[in-house]
Amino acid sequence: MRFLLLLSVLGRCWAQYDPHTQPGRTSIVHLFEWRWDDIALECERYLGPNGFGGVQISPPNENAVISNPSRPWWERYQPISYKICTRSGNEDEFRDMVKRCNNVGVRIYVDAVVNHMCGNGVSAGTSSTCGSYFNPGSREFSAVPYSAWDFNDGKCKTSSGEIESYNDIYQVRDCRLVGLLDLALEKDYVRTKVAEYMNHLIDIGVAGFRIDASKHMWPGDMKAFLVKLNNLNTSWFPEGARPFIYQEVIDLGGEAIQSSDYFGNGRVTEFKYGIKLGTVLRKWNGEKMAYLKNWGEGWAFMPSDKALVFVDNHDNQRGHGAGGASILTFWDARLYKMAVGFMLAHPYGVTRVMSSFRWPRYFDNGKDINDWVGPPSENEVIKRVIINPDSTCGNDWVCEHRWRQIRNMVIFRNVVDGQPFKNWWDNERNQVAFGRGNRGFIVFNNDDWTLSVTLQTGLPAGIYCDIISGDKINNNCTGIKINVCSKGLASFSISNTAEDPFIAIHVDAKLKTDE
Ligand code: QV4
Ligand code: CA
Repeated sequence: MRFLLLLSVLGRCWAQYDPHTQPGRTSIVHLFEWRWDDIALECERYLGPNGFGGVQISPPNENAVISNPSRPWWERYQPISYKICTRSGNEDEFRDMVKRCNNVGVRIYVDAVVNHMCGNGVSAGTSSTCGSYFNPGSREFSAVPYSAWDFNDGKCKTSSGEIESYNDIYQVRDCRLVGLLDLALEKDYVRTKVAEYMNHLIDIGVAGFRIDASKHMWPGDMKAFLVKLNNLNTSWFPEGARPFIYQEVIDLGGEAIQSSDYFGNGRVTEFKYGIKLGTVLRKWNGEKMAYLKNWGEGWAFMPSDKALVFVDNHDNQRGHGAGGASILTFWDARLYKMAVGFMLAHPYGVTRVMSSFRWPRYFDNGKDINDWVGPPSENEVIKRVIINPDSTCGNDWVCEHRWRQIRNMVIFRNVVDGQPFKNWWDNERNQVAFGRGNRGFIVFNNDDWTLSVTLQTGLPAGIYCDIISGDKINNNCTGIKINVCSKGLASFSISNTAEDPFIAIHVDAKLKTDE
């Protein structure tokens, strides 16, 4: 009995690292700026049936309406209140989305912006997504309510009141990040307000939170509001389940603040991951895929059981935050699919797939001056996600998660979950392969010549459908077929000019040959 008690205590203390996805589901998709009604539909028509574990949604709380530039995507990172009321929808629509997604086995993770409120330069008034009054000058947010007592002005020691040096951990936590009014999270009143907001969402049925700008909050202050959080809603989660927590902390090394400062609260975003993977696939700085043999902790990344990983995110796909030019995005489609494929095949971390909107990039002196452009909209109303007959999205929604190569690799990750990384092979340059136990195998050709090699796959003998070039439909394969012989050996040939120069096979894509 005591052993069971110990297990339940252990379960409680590390459960905030567990995304609580349903069995057989492993990945999160960030449906950036989607409306709640469209997310509910996508859960039912696509994410549920295709094994997605959950959706990261854009901040659901009331934000400032920024008119110059016109309705930038980043206005949603300028809170005005904790009312569930944004261009993505109201509370009823939010509740409906959470229920319908949970009912088809897809979780909801909320982007929680709780380090700050809106910018100190925003004009006072009711120009907010729910009409709540606010006055940045007097630090008044009447719909929470917050007043001047609840901000860090007195605590920040810089003359500008803004963060001036990232090497001073006090500035980074207690001063304004790009002018955003910094909440006094050492105050129990503020911690309680934040916890009330998060508990409202937990009681509706969300599974956890991406905590925005975590680097700008003291880990102890975060812990103080995290311990106030309720267990997850038992309509969809087991008794005692703790909310999944992943903290946005950009730590590329060399700063005073480190990701490990936050491990006690939950998982942390590993930004080195996407930067390094982009550099390797672009073959910059002498990097090559053969070096990926010890990918993960071997590359000085944080421990896998603390990491939330991604190829790109909503910031660095448009030059914000960290990553720079090496970040691969949907704009670099061929290499991007290889990067996402590699991430989803490799055992490291909890994986998040980006799903973007297209915007009119316009480079001036190497910088995209349209990096602010908000979601597809008509008269400031976010456009619906149109699904085309070929299952792609219209209305300038990119829907990377619906690209066959990415959708099928989300499924690949589910099929090989828990299986060890093994049977690595490389040609010492940019042709590599590896397996996941006896359930999956993947081969990449990123050299400028054809890959032609026979490899040990670790898989049972049979004919497999390559789920990159096609799909297994009924017992047919619309793409390349791979014959694995009785000893697990298979021959692979991949042209360097192929549309997608990589092949992935797994036991759920094995064709029945006795029919
Ligand atoms: C400007 C000046 C300030 C001035 C202020 C006056 O730069 O010096 O004091 O006006 O009000 C927008 C504008 C920015 C403007 C600010 C208003 O771009 O120019 O400041 O609003 O104060 C997103 C965008 C930001 C945007 C912000 C708020 O990226 O450009 O700022 O939303 O709308 C660091 C952090 C990391 C952060 C990353 C971007 O450690 O946590 O920078 N990433 C997260 C989110 C990101 C979001 C924020 C944090 C803030 O992923 O999307 O920033 O919530 O690395
Ligand atoms: Ca802060």
